[in-house]
Amino acid sequence: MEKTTDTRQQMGMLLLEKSEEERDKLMYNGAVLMTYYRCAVLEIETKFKVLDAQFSLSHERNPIESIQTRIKTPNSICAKLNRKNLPLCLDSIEENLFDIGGVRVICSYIDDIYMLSECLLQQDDVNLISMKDYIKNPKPNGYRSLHLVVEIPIFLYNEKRMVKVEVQLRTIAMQSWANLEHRMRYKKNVPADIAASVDETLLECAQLSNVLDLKMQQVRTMIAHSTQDNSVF
Ligand code: 0O2
Repeated sequence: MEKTTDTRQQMGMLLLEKSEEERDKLMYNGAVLMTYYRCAVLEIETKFKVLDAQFSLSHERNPIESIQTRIKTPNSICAKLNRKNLPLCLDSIEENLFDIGGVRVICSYIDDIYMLSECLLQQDDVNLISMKDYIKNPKPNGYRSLHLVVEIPIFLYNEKRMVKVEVQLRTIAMQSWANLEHRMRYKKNVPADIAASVDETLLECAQLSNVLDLKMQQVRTMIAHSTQDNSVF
């Protein structure tokens, strides 16, 4: 809470230090930059929707349960720049923050996560910048997801721009754990006397959710093998 207030105050101070003309320019350029991220997020979302539609035709099932998109808020952008001791300016955002635009893809099974990420990365206009596999190597708190930072072109009326987007792929079970953990614990303080117990219980829940994912995958594979039917949900 305090951090947010600090960041807001700092943003206010920064704006006050500028002339009216400089402020207008900064606001305009900021809005333009956020529009680039919004366009890139739309592009990636569409790519996944196309893959889902094509897969549904060829395999009669949808590997994607749902897709969520978001653009980081100005406050959250400034807080992250502050946390990393980076300059608070638009160039710094473009150069240093790769998760301004985010796409989260919720999949049915773990296998679908890898299949979809491979399909995305095979596309010739998608450059992989980095990949973090928190499914094979979960975070110490139990967090699991596959994270990609990709760069794609967006085509504007007068130019082509390369824009980075963070893609998170996870199963329904991973999503359910991460949602609740985000609400209760992620980047939050809990009373010191219960912190260890809270973390231990959350880790147990993450391990249970992993078991659920593995068993569901197992059931699906079993049915698919026995019926030679790829469309098994
Ligand atoms: P929010 O509120 O979701 O936007 P950095 O991005 O620099 O802080 P790093 O290592 O580059 O750190 O990021 P990483 O590990 O790829 O994780 C980035 C995002 O993954 C986070 O974004 C979360 O959305 C999610 N995430 C990572 N770890 C956890 C976790 O332990 N629990 C939950 N619930 N989500 C996690 P933000 O911007 O930190 O947060």
